[in-house]
Amino acid sequence: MQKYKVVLTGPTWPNAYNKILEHCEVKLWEGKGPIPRDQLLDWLADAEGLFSTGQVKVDAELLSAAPKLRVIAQTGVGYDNVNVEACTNHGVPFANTPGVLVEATADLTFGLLLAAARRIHEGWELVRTGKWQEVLGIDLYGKTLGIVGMGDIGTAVAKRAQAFGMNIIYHNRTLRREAEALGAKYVPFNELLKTADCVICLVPLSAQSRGLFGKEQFAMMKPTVYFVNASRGGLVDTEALYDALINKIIAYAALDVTDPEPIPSGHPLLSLPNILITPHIGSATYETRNRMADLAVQNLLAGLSGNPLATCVNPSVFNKA
Ligand code: 8YV
Repeated sequence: MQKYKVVLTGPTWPNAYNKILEHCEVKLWEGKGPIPRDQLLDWLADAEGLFSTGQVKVDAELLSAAPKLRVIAQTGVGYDNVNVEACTNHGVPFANTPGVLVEATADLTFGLLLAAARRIHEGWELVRTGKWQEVLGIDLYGKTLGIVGMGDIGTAVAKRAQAFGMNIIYHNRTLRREAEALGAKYVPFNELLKTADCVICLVPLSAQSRGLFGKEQFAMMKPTVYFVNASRGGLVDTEALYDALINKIIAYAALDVTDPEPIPSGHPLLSLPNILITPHIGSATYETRNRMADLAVQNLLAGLSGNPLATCVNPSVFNKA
């Protein structure tokens, strides 16, 4: 049987990779860092499938360079790197990996808040460097958590917050029944900023949401607020966040994502005492990353054989044929 020609932008997990190899002839980028754009476009010239393992930019140029492409399967739920309309116009279905990473990402998001609130990372650093001493944080119990972006991950974070005895308010494009059932109360964005003791950002990045948290928004927050971003760095105006933290306009920030990302060593944010940053590890557990890869392979193989993808972002593409 003829195998499908597929490009992989990076290595994936053995299970997923073996499944791809069963059905596909593979061009795999194993170099250091992300695949260079020229190399990718060159490989895509005769590719039928693209398996994207990271934040590869998918736009009209890439799609034009790939005339035989029948599917793009990405490991990751956020797709701010993808021009979905261009995919649809080129008749190419695009799939991400929602669902399978919800619990892991919610754990990390709430974990960031807890670590910052209780200074777990600072305590360890003191002990590690021979300076055994107490470090005081804040209670989460009884505090008001404001979740901006109440999707599946936001709802899973709300469950954790409820178990920690927090009051939950949220802002979202639409009301979320699952969140309301947990006692979370919908409030306008500005009210959330003014009343929350902790603010968590889980909004997908888009042209509309870029820079959602800037100078004005930090100024509205309580000076005691703990701010967490686990979505995309672009949601936050980095300079405004730096000013807010250094001038004590807000108390603390915990970020899993930054802008720029990776954050370069020597960046001003890294010199602040009131910040905790992790290297974009929301979905980074063995189990979850395997589930993401398996779902992406399922989407890839479905697309190659002309079948509907399990988690297609632009299913209308199938109506066009
Ligand atoms: C990474 C994420 O993008 O799913 C997302 O949107 O931010 C992360 O899971 C993913 O690890 C990239 O492959």
